[in-house]
Amino acid sequence: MKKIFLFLTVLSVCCAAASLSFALTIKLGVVTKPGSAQNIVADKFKEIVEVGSNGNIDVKIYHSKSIGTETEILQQIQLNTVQMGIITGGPFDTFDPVVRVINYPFLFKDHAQADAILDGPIGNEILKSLETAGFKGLCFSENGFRNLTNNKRPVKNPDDIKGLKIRVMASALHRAIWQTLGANPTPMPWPIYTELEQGVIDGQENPLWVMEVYKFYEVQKYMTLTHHVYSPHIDVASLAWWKTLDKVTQNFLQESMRKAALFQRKDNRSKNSKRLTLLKEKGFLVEENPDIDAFRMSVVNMKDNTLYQKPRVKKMLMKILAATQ
Ligand code: EAX
Repeated sequence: MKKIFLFLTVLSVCCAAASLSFALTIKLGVVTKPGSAQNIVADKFKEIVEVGSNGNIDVKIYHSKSIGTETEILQQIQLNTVQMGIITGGPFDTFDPVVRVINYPFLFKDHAQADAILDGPIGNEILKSLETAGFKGLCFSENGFRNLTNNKRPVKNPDDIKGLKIRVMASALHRAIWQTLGANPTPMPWPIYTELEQGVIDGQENPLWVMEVYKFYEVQKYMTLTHHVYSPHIDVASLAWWKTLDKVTQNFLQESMRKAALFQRKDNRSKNSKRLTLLKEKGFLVEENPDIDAFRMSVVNMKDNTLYQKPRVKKMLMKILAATQ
């Protein structure tokens, strides 16, 4: 049985590769630098596609803000001057408000639940919805659960946040969350090391890998494991470009991205506990048991926020809340 399965897998990859008698170059954008979560997905995708197509498909990765911010990469994908991107959920907010449902505070209780919802019918519906904005949503990889860091004081409960100037992504929802928590949220595109270093902002929020890869231990003192938002990347293609591809190529690219995403999620999660140890060693003072119930209660009315008032957005929010709470 195992042998037959292996044979079929090899056959399907060969067929995909064989049917590509033409050469194709894909421009793929990520805002982050090598070693980042987005880059790990991009590198894996490149490897799978180039091997599987016998070199007929060439994936060129543009990273480290070389083609702009995440918002600017998305605009280029809409125009098909860039074909694909691995982009954090936050900046999709202005392109399709339905994405706000994924970034809802304290939505997923753990990785297993996030996977079950995002890989299931609700996730598919959200990916499909992106077509209204000119994106072909392929799948979800991850940044991960986000945590707060700052330079002013230890944070254990929402009262400690009052007045802190916290950088947030280009997302009306993220801004609303931090406003509700009493902070002074400042939207700013990635990267933000210089702004942290110069004290333009007091803090920021991101998953653990970010604090390590971007060396935030050099410019931030306090970390709180808030896990307030699970932050996926949405792995997308330009819908205009996607429609020009034949079915076999589409299936091959879709499947390759799914494999890359699964590889990266596993990789990211397997490194988290070592990362926390390293970040403490580097000097971060970590609050590991903040008053999560108090945080949760502070944002409990977020579902009534006008950001969710459009009927199709509200409907999707109610669906995802029912499936998770
Ligand atoms: O991956 O802008 C952000 O905070 C994102 O999480 C960034 O892409 C780092």
